[in-house]
This record gives sequence, C-alpha cells and structure tokens, in this order.
Amino acid sequence: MSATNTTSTLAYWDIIGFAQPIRYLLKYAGIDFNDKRYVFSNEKEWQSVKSTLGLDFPNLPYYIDGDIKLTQSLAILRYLGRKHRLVATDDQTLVRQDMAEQQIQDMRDGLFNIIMNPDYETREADYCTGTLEPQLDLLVKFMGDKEWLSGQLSYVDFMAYEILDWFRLFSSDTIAKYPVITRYMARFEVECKVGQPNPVGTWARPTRTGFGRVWARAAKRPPFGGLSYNRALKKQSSRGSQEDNVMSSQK
Ligand SMILES: N[C@@H](CCC(=O)N[C@@H](CS)C(=O)NCC(=O)O)C(=O)O
Repeated sequence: MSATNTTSTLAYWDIIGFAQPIRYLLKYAGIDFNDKRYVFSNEKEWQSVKSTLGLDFPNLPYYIDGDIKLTQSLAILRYLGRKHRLVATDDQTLVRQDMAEQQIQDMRDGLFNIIMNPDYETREADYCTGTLEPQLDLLVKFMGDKEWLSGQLSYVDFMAYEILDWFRLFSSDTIAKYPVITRYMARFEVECKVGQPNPVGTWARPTRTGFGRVWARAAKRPPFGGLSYNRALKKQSSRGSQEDNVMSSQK
C-alpha cells in the first residue's frame, strides 16, 4: 500500500492536547485525514484496541499513513514536516529549528509540572515571573526580526503556536507583556487559518473545552486562574494588542 494514495488517520483523545499541532499541520498541508477521537471519559474504548493496531510503541496520538505507522507526537510532526516541506533546508535554519524544537518541549514540560503540582495556586505567580517570563525573554531574543522560529515556517512553529496558546490561556497577562509573541501568534493564525470557519475552525475550537476539563482535573481546581474558559478568552482578547484583537474578531 502506498503512503500517498490512502486517507491517513490521526488518532487521539477528544481534546486538543498533543494532537493539536499535528491537526493544524495536516490542515495547513491540505491533507484530508481521518480525525479519529477516542472518548477521554471512556478509556476502555482505547485500551481495547491499543495493542491491536500494529504500533511499535502503542500510544496516543498515533498516525497511520498507508504502511507507515507511528506514535510519539514529535516523531509524527517531524515525519509530516519532512513530507510537506515544513522543515529547515540549510545548516543555519536546521540548527535554529532543532534548538527551538527542544526549547518549546522544555517550556511545555515546565507548564505541565506547574499545573500538575498540588501547590499550583501558591506556585503560579513565581512560575510566571521566575520561569515563564525568562523563557519568553529568550524566545523573543531568539526570534529577533524573524517571522518564524527557524527563519522559515516549519513544524516547530506548529508546536510553538500551540504551547504559546496554552500559556495565553494559563496567564494572558504574561503573554500580553510580549507584543512580539502576540504578533507571532497572530501571524500563525492568519497563515494557518486557525479559528476561521474554513478549514480549521469548526473542529478545532470546541475541543478547547476538553482541554479545560483536563487542566481542571490535573490541577484539581478551576482552570485559567478560576475563570471559566469563555471568560478567560474574553479577558485575553480584551488585553491583547490591537493586532491580537483584530485576530480575535475574525474567529
Ligand atoms: N511522548 C508521547 C506521550 C504520549 C502520551 O502521554 N499520551 C497520553 C495522552 S497525552 C495518553 O493518554 N496515551 C495513551 C496511553 O498511554 O495509552 C508523545 O509525545 O506522543
């Protein structure tokens, strides 16, 4: 079976999570894929098929593209990046791409550490000023006047956008301090049509409530600093830069 003549399948829970950058990339590349969602509240459904799919390391997300079957979200993103030319092509941009990839992973891990922590509320402020802001300072310096992290649009920007969006939900005040980041996100939303009715909007946005539930469960308290998801979004858009507000009104 050829990998190019089949409809591929991306499977994950019915939430955004680790699959969302992959969904964005597939949509951006114009791939008509089967967006398989296992019900998060019914883990048995996934467990009953987990070992039957021919995956070397069964997990979610998984991606099946003809005879290519893979798990590990980063491996999937790299595979799709190579396949759809969303990878750096020279040494300078490759080095930037590789470093940004790992830095974004570290930032994501930092966020998970804090939201999983039982002392979440008391640690949140320190995390924002002591960890997140220095990381964002470095990211802004790294970007300089470049539009994309490596210098050209790559799979790493899909990862970066998603984690920055989580940070924006987590602490919109922190992200609002970084106009370069706000503009980068707005640029990505335009380029990749995030939140617009076609082709991404109708299936991407509603899943964010699932993300809120996961977050709330992990932290054992309401997400987004006690705000409901909708109020958090409103607060975020009312504090964003002018450009950010333009983007929000397009959603
Ligand atoms: N390193 C893996 C982690 C995958 C992972 O932890 N998947 C979680 C959801 S985020 C899961 O529920 N996997 C299903 C399972 O463990 O059976 C990746 O990046 O894909």
